[in-house]
Amino acid sequence: MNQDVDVAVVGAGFSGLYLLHRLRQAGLSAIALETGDDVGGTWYWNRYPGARCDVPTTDYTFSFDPALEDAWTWSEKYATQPEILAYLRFVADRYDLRRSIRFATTVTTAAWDDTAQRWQLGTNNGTPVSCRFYVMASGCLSAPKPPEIEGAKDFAGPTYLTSRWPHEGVDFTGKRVAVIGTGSSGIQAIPLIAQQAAHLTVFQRTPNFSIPALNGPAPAATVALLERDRAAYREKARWTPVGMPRQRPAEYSWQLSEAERRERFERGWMSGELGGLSTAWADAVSDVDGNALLSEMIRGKIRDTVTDPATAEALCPQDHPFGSKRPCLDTGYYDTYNRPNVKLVDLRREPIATITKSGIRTAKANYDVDAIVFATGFDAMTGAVLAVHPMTGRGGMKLADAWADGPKTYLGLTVAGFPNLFLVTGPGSPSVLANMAVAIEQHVDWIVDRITGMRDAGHTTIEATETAQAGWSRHVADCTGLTLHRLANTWYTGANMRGKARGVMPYTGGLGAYRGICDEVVRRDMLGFRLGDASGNTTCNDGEVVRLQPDVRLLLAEMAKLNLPAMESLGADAARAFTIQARASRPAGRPVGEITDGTLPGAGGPLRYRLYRPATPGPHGVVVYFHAGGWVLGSHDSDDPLCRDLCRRSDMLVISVDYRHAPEHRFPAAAEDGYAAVRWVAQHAAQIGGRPGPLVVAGYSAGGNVAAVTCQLVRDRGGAEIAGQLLLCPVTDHDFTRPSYSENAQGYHLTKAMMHWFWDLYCSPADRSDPRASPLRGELTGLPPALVVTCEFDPLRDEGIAYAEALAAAGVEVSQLRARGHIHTSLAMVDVIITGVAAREQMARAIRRFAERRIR
Ligand code: NA7
Repeated sequence: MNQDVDVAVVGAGFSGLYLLHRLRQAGLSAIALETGDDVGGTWYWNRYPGARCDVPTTDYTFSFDPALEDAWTWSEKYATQPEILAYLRFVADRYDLRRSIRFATTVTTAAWDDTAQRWQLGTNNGTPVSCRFYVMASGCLSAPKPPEIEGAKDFAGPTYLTSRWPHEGVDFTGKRVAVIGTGSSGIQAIPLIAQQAAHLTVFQRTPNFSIPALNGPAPAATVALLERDRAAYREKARWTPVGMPRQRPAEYSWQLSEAERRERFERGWMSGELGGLSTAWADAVSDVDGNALLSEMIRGKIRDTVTDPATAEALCPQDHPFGSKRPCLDTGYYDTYNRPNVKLVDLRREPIATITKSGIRTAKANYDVDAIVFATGFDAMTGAVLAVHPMTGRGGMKLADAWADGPKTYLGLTVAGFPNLFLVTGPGSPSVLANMAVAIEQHVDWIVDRITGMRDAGHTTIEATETAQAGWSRHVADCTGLTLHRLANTWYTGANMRGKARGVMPYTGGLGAYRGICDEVVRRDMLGFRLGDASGNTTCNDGEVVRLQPDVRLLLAEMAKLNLPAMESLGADAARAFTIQARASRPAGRPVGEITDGTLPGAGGPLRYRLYRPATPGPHGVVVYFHAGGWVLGSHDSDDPLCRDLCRRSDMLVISVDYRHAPEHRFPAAAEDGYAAVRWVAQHAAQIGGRPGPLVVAGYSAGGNVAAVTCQLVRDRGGAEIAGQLLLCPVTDHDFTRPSYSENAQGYHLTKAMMHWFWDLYCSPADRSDPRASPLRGELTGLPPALVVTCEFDPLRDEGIAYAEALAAAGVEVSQLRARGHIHTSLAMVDVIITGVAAREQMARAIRRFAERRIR
């Protein structure tokens, strides 16, 4: 006999409870299977002393029912585990959910039956369950990680796992206690165990960053906002990156003085919130340099607090940027090491050799203890989904095999090959990087809406396609590039588990963006899903929901909101004024050694230039750079952030030279100015502080056209030696029929209409096949080596690729960088489009290599 339901749910924590409520409201039959003997999930199991959430409970709370919010008031800023558990019990009772939960029940097998179009579940308690839909609401941090320490079973005294703490509590009075592990659980428990135990030895493998929680009443500012308009506050939270409305700074670390940074740091430190420091400045957790300043200030706090310098130093994290590993919130953690009954053992200096009958032996000493606490963490994100039971999808495929190289999901919610399976807060969703309560409500709403939508449309199966899933994996990885998570060995990446596949598992693109994407999938006709009915008919709108880089996508969305006029409708002067204004709103580039402005003689009069000199001792190799702007817009200083970036990364002197603009000066003014400028710089390299000898010529967009043309003119006319050319999204031809012109005609900043306008202002049709306008049509042999950079969503993409291929065919040494998911302007938007960093680094390496090869 089976228990037949529409939906079976694993877990009765935040996710399982809300799921049951929503499913029941939708008229679906449901059961939750829960290993514990009560509701609560994480908050049922993690009962160690000091266990609290690290998100303020004003935010870490259900928001689906205003009446529930009226009925419950949290007693302090960070609620304790008992209070959160009491809340979840209250929720279960209020909505009469317990009757749909089978407690003390673990799912032992789960298999998709393709004929019945149902999941068949075996359990260790009660009848098997047959369900149309199977939802894993089993949490991200539910499967404890084995201690992985030799001799753990030999210890004669009691051992405790923080995540399986005895319900009756533990009395350590008069005992010598060891705690192994200094993640959030260890850091929360250590101060309290130290107060009770006779002696505490903390075994630390990796020091973590921890911030004082400054617990107390709920933050007055948040309470005021909630009281003013709770619905608006909750709605705002849903669209923020972390599920909490918080101010995000505009200023970058290098735009602030040391005193200003100190002031912001102190404010963040005293905020008592994890976000307080990560928002100290705009690059605090996205850039290694911006982060290093912050990390060092935190280490300063540790050194100020801990009196023994050796202990303080051992507590200072040095191996990962702040925020790349989950930082902790503590109450008196660092102070605890000033107590006479507490000792820190640094396992990096003396690794644990074995656990013995009487304690812990390290490479240097024996530590006899009466009890051991393992605060050693979890098999995170995938552990509960994989370890709870073997799960087989279509054709008997095991989920463990499908995920052997790391978890693969579509939206973190579904898995190709596993029809009608949903994950709540699965790998590939924001989950642990957001306020879980808000993330969970979004997941549950999306899942239940899909199930009811399918019921109404007569669909019985839903399954992600391989294309959609592969696209999502790429997008998740692209998002990771925006953060520093890849630089730390953490449970986010699977690095805390022996043998586990590595890769950042949570979605780092932000909860608000994620929510928008999930909605978009539905709006675009269930993009990336195959839907089937009871007769076996299927429909599928296959595709990838996000192909743009995540920051490019956000930028375009922001720009779309501004409803800007089409550039070509403005006229040249107004368009120039407009671009100057737009540039002013972007972050100024980072400091270089020196910036000087000057003029040099062009083909038709003086040309302005701006010279960027590295901070290192010269003389430096020289790059002549030509700016973007369709031969109409821009100037010697208009690509300032990019020039600074090239200068800093390549350690070369970059001289950005203007050229005459159309329509005042039409073809071939720009080309002839380019040639004149390069000749002048070649002759005056030493005078401007550069290294005499071959130059590198670089240009972007129309400037890329000027650069390419200049290289051809120098080859033909002489006057300079060129070591290499960097062509970034160059205009190389006047042909508008290549596919990239139709595929990317509009919507990606540079439009086809703009390019028509630029060409019309610059060059009459009769002249356009002249190689000085369309270098692709020129003789290409004998040109300097080139790096040609193109962007996927750029009308100019295909003519850039055509130029690179034509150069190669002509025997020129050429390499290509095809920037996936980028638009025409992406790579020049330094500190805005962070995902462009790898490409900018590659460009800098290339120009440096060009220059160095010619010296040897
Ligand atoms: P964490 O953050 O994974 O911390 C586990 C800690 O245990 C961490 O310091 C580990 O050091 C340490 N550990 C694990 N195995 C060993 C062995 N074999 N020997 C010595 N030390 C070991 O888990 P938590 O439970 O504290 O926190 C999990 C999340 O819950 C937290 O991030 C919050 O989001 C809430 P390592 O760093 O691996 O060197």
